Amino acid sequence: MKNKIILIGGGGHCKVVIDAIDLSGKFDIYGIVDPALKKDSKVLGVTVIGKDDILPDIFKKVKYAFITVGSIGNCEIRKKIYSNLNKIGFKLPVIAHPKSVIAKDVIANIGEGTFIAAGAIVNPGIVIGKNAIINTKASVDHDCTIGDFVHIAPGVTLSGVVKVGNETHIGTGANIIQCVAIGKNCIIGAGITVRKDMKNGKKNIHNS
Ligand code: JB2
Repeated sequence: MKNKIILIGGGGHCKVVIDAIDLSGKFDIYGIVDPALKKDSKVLGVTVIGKDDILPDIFKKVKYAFITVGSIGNCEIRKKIYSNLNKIGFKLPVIAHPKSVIAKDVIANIGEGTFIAAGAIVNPGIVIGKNAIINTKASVDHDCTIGDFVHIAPGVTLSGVVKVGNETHIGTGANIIQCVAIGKNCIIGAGITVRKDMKNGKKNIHNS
């Protein structure tokens, strides 16, 4: 029998994760909690069963949870949910779409609650933190290091040996040249090419 899993947040990102879980066949999705959605409404056929306050009760029956809030540009919601799930005792698996490519040596080096979407390529020597999102068709070359809660948006390319600090967001289609080190809490805009290191908290949202 498959383990059951509860999903936290029922918006756009949740749909992408539901599809990956269904196709991977690894979990039975028990339901979604979301404070803004109507109880008993459905997201891709999965029922919204209530708000986060029911999670301690759900934990009596369901031991796995996954954060399906993407929260672009701000990790605070995901961090808050992560800490609540940990406190309750839920296990957060790594979920990877079956059509992502993940190097064999990396599988043991991906933090709990991380999502790897369809078409993403994760090459050897990479280390990924907890609750990171490697989104659709992102390409991460060898020996990169990706921190906790990082969002690598669709179509991003990281060349080899790039470092990305915790909680940094890299916008759709951005390119990071090899060996560049990006600090914590940085924001890189869509389509930007980053050729130089970025210090913690820096924004790079205009190509110049
Ligand atoms: O504390 C919370 C909470 N805060 C927001 N607990 C729970 N259980 N749910 C929460 N939410 C819910 O997350 C909101 O009520 C909303 O239904 C959902 C966020 O949906 P939205 O479609 O606005 O964004 P998203 O985070 O699913 O997706 C964003 O990030 C992805 C990575 C979008 O920008 C996507 O386009 C992007 N691919």
